[in-house]
Amino acid sequence: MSATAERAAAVPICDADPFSPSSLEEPEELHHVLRAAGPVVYLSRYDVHALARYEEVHASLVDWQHFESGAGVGLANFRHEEPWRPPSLLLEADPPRHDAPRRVLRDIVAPPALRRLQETWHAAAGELVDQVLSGGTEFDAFTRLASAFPLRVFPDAVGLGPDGRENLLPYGNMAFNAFGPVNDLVKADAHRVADLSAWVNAQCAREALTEDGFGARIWAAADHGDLTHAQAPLVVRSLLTAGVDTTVHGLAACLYALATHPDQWQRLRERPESARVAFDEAVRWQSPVQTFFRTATTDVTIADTLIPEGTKILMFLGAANRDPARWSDPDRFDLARDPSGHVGFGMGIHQCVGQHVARLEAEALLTALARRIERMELTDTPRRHPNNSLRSWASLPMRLHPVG
Ligand code: OVM
Repeated sequence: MSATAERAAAVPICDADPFSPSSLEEPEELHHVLRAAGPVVYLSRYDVHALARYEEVHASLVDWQHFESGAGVGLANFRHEEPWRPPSLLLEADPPRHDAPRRVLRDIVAPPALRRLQETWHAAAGELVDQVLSGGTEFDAFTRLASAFPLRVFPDAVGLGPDGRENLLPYGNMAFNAFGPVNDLVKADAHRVADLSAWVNAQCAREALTEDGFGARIWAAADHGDLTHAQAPLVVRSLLTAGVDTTVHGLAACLYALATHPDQWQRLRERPESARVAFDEAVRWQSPVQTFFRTATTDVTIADTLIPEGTKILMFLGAANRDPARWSDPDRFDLARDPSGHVGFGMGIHQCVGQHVARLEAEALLTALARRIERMELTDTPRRHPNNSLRSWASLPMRLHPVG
């Protein structure tokens, strides 16, 4: 047997379906199996190689030269399959084409540019919490807080008009499903693709946007020559695709974590300045974005396994974020740890460009709650919402105990 065949024969094979309803509902068991199986596992069901250990996930995320995004970051290989929409100029592009749109958007959502929103968003969070509490202390915290807060502040910051905002979450849900296989989750939304896409695309036009939001700034960057006017609406589309569901389910992860770890809630109340760390620890612990794919640009070897040129690699961000080789006591939600280095926002040139927006939303909501709420608890089993790549929620039934 040649050395290559020997290596190929040695790759552990797994026939589990990471996109099955049960794996999506409860991914930890499969993550454990995949990490234990080896640094690279072949997923026979989808004919792809998969990485579930932190070291390999991290290494492939930062190596954009060997692991490209331009062929799509879902299972579909854009070299052979028509994408469901024109590819994202950021997510589904490689250098050098990726870089100008990235720089433009990065500057628009960078911390200095967000400073003007800080006060407004903190005030909005306080108002939302007061408003919700005035109606009672038992409610679905997924709808009333985790969804309501981003929907209250983010579309305004982008500069969207008032109509049709109810399309934002369904559109993101659809986009995140589309990274997976064409299973029942994707088929269930097939009849909405055209209408939801038409609405989102219409919102990306200059005329649809207010004059002082992120969207207008993207168009101004085109005027300035930093991108073309043809690129501007697609960059706005990235904000609308990646900026809503992700933060909603990220905030839900925070609320779930804190409601189920009362000692950590106390710690946060004593140190509200740790709200951002709490958010990152929740992102590590739950990994709202569970998976992304890359495509091998050449035959490339990972830990002695040959990944053939042009084939897909599935990276389990959620599994990497709980790899015991990287994290001590990884299944524990622990505000005393340093969660930086988690791959919940990815890593490398594609690392979440909007992460500072997400952290500001989390900081605003968590500090508003910390000031007002002594204790919170689940009143019933939370329900997950199945999605091919988002670890998402349908409900978080909670009781809040206001201070005094
Ligand atoms: C995009 C985008 C970026 C990140 C995630 C994402 C649907 C989309 O640029 O459209 O998920």
